[in-house]
Order: sequence, then C-alpha cells, then structure tokens
Amino acid sequence: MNRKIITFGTFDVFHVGHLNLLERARALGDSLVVGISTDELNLTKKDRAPVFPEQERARLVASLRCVDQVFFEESLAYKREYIERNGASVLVMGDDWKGKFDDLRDACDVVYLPRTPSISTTATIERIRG
Ligand code: C2G
Repeated sequence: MNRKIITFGTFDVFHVGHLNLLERARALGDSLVVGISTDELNLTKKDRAPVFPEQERARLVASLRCVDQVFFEESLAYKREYIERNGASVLVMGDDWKGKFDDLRDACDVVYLPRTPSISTTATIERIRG
C-alpha cells in the first residue's frame, strides 16, 4: 500500500531542523507531500513577511531527495481539504503544534515529531543581525 505523508510549513531560511523534520516524516511512509505556507499566510500567521518568497522556498523544498511533491498552503483552515485532495494517510507536524490538529484524526493519522533543539529561523536571523 502506498502510505502518503503530508506536512506543512514555511521553511523560511531553510536549516537542518527543517531537514530533520522532513526526513523523519518521509521515513514514516512511502512518499512525502509538503504544503508550503504562502507569503500571505505567513504575514497573517507570524506578522512578518518571510525572508525568501514562496516560489523560492517551494523550489528549495521540492529539490530535496526526501520530498516527492509540494503545493502552496493558503490557509491553516484548509488542512482537511489538503489531506483529502492529496490522499494522505498521515499528517506530520513538529511538536510546537502538538494537539492543534487532533480534530483531523478521523481523516488520517496525526503524528507530532519532536523539534530539533537550538535552531530556528528567528534565531538564525537574529544571529546574522549580530
Ligand atoms: N521544525 C523542527 N525543528 C526546528 C524548527 C522547525 O522540527 N528546530 C519543524 C516545525 O515544527 C515544522 C517544520 O519544521 O513542523 C517547519 O517549520 P516552520 O517553517 O517554522 O513551520 P511553521 O511556520 O510553523 O508552519 O500549517 C502549519 C504551518 O504551515 C506550519
């Protein structure tokens, strides 16, 4: 059976914490599809524009060996539609989202993976700012 994994994220200023999450997500099934948050969704979600625009973030993630397909995530409210449209059996999210998507358990399995400690886009930006 083809077990399709789906995950979502902004993946701005791509770092090894993102890669760890995607590789571990892919290892749970046979293929991995990734919803990339649009620039607009990011503005509403985090109150700031991403450093890299959505087309570039999507290209970087799509080029990874562990990723089979990407699409744009336009709203946090459409998760169920994205899961169904992609025929995904498992939703994977980092545990900063723990519990947030449990209502989707009737549509697919929901797995929260531990975040990689001590690395984040925000901390990286701060470090470069010096
Ligand atoms: N992540 C991680 N370890 C880190 C940093 C991030 O495991 N040190 C994971 C996050 O938990 C998330 C994924 O990498 O599962 C992408 O991180 P973000 O780009 O920060 O995702 P976010 O903006 O939270 O978007 O629909 C949900 C959102 O689109 C998730």
